[in-house]
Amino acid sequence: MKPIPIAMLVAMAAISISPGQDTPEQTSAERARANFARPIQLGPDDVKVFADPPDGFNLPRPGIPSGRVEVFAYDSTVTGTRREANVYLPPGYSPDRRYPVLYLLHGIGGNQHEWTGYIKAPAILDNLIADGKAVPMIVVMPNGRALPNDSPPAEIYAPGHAAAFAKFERDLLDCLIPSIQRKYSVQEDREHRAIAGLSMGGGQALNLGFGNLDSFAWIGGFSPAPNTRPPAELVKEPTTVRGKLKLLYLSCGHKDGLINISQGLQAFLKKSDVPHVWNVDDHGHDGATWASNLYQFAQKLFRSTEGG
Ligand code: FER
Repeated sequence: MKPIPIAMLVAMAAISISPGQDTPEQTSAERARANFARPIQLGPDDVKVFADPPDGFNLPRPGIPSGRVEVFAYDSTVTGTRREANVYLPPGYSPDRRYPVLYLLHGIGGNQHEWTGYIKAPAILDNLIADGKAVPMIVVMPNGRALPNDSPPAEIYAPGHAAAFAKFERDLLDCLIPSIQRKYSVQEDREHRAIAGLSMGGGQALNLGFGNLDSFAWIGGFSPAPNTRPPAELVKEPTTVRGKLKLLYLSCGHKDGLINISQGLQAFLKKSDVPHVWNVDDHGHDGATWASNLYQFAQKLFRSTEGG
């Protein structure tokens, strides 16, 4: 047998490493640029599985009841500060009933206003609820950067900054969720708690969701970033995961250089027989894909359908 040339061995090793995951220590602007610049190769599973949302899906519609967004402040033992989240309360919110809760996380340059701002999550939710396409739910949009000063820094790809997104895990589980449950009328079991996010927040949602299946039964990752743990670390026991997840929703635009992260996870889920939704749309790393996938994901949440 002929020896395999060194160049080919190097190429094979590079391919076998799971695609592009970064630890906070490894993160840098240079690595982020390289991750976004990765060649995009689409396979047979990488297709759009939903029609585009109807015109106006993300615009306030006159004449329908609208929810409201409140600022919610809580004490964090992780940052040692009082932190703020935006909370969407559905139309007609009443303490006489209990609501399921979606925790919805932003990207590396964003904050608690990203989903309420240019992505227009409140209008998307109001429209779905008015049409009976989504169940009334509370949506908590925190600041996923667990630092005393949680404004986006000048260098968003600095290692310390990526580390703050990892530290948010304890802030969410130990501080924010209990505080939300004290203030609002919510269903407190795992089957009525979901976690989802975009990009850096997509990675957080996958890491937090899979890492805490006793707390979350519904998980959504939209264009997840290289902070997503490698698939075999996320899905340690496919059988347990299969039994616990109500929905795993994964999406990415086919113009997004980070798509290899989702593709690696999707291939692993398929191989491990873990039911999931995988939606590859025509967008890039942008608000259009996040609005459209929130529109799809929210319709599936807290309904009795199993898996994907
Ligand atoms: C990276 C590229 C992009 C990275 C994070 C991102 C942790 C996040 C992008 C976003 O949130 O939009 O290499 O490393």
